[in-house]
Amino acid sequence: LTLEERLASYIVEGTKEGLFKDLDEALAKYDTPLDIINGPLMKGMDEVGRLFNDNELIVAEVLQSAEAMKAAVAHLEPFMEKKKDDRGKGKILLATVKGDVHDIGKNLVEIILKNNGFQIVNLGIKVTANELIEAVEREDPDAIGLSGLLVKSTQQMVLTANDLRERGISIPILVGGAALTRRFTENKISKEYEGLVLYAKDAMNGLDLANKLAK
Ligand code: B1M
Repeated sequence: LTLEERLASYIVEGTKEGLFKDLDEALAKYDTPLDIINGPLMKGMDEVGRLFNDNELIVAEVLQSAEAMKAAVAHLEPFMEKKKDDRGKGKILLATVKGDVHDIGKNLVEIILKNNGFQIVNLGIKVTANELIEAVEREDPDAIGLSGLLVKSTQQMVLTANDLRERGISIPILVGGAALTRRFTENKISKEYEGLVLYAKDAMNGLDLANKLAK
């Protein structure tokens, strides 16, 4: 197998046996750690999603894949570019919405935003609108980042935006996740909110948008 095929297969198989050695090889070959994540590792994750969809994998196996992905990201994190003298661009709350446990994408967004001068308060998974409102009132953030991978999570974002608005909150919201589209964000979520709602297609796009907000 090529290096790329091996990297994808660790994720598909959900194994860490040999993973770190191959990640080190990839670090020497790729321009940035994020290229390794977005390339071969995500290719593996997409295959997991496909197999899962076709009932060829069970949840327990997908969890193993998620563990391997998290271990890979943790191994790569120290090699990611950090803008040291760039602190204090603002505080962002991050949450996976109510009913959703998927957090690999959200945690990747956290790493990237943190490395680029944002202060992140990660509220975790299955965060209800009430918990989010409490956190906004406690933390006084500059923006909120919502993640969700399930189709029902996109609807949850609409409800959450509505609850935030009813509470008088209007700071910018950044939304992302596989089931979401720009169109849905503009036509459904934005309509329920006073402030800006921005759709990020991936973590780097999330950073671009956060940087624009910080200006
Ligand atoms: Co689940 N799952 N899962 N799952 N899972 C999906 C999402 C699914 C598409 C798989 C499939 O059927 N093909 C499907 C959703 C169907 C749907 O609604 N359309 C699905 C399902 C059905 C389920 C369960 C219902 C299965 C079950 O129990 N029967 C269940 C739901 C549990 C729940 O949430 N209540 C479930 C459970 C799980 C595991 C726990 C086993 C595990 C998650 C472990 C974890 O996260 N800790 C899991 C996994 C791993 C997946 C797949 C295979 C991979 C997701 C992932 O981590 N991708 C996924 C299929 C797929 O996506 N191909 C699938 C890698 C990650 C880096 O990408 O999170 O998309 P992603 O993040 C991207 C962008 O979306 C974006 O940036 C990242 C890239 O740079 N982004 C943001 C995300 N959030 C952002 C926020 C931002 C900005 C950008 O700003 C705030």
